[in-house]
Amino acid sequence: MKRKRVLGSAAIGAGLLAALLGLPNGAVAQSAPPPAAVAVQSPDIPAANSMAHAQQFQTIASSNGGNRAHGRPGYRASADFVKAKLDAAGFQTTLQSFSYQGATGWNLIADWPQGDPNQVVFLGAHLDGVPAGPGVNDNGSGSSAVLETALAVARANAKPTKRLRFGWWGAEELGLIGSKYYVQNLPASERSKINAYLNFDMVGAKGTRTWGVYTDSSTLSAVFTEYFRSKGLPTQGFNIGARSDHASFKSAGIQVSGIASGNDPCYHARCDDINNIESSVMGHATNAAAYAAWKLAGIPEGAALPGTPYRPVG
Ligand code: DPN
Ligand code: ZN
Repeated sequence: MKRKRVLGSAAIGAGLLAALLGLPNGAVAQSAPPPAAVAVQSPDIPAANSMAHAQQFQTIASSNGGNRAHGRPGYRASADFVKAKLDAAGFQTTLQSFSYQGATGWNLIADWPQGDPNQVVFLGAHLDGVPAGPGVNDNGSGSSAVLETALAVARANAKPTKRLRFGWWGAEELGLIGSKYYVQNLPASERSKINAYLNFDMVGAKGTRTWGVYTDSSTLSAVFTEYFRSKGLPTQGFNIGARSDHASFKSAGIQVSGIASGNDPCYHARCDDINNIESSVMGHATNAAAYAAWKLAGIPEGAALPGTPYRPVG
């Protein structure tokens, strides 16, 4: 069979970016390769789990003036919600404050207290939204997927080889302010311990058919591609440039990747509410995140507590 010539990743990325933002640009989906057998056993996380977190972000916005933006009460309520879940699950959490445009912002960092602290695998998402709406896809979706992955690690009582760290960033929408602050305030000796940073920004868009996988690191991107391939879902290389928090880590010389869902007609709009995301899409995003966490941190098979449902991926 003659294969289609693969476009340069920058060209594909520009097309996908246009599609994600609802611009009229035809990004051509690659067909899904056949499922590949993979050895990692990450948990099969029900889509309803991350949907429940996304619903909480919607409720928080609705009861705080309709948004979760930097400096607004809906932001702090979002951080408190995520922190309470993590604390109850046994994470070591830190709320890091910073000041921007006359308002206090917060990053939330959570370490799973297992594994080698000198080898960190980091998953993160921005927790703020724009003032225009509740920010459920951008980025309640990524915040929920990362939260649910962390909670799955706790439920499994996982004993990874490496340290798993999770981050929720403030003021991304104003220029990656929170994640830049975090990285710039890390001593060089701590930065060098971060093996990988994976970013989850806009991962719940309704009707997603093709998943965007950041092209920044071919090694890390391959892990996501492997997950989606195992599910028969097509992927496309996505050159997101410096438009989200992975860029703060990349600038410090850290290997980065991430994923993004498809077209979002409510991007930065009032209609980016709970009806703007889709359960099955959230399920795939969350399980892709968990697959990467399990694989990259080296969570051994059989790490589950008795009774925890496991199934092989692939
Ligand atoms: N979510 C966008 C923002 O925070 O403004 C950045 C972005 C664009 C992320 C396109 C993914 C895809
Ligand atoms: Zn975003």
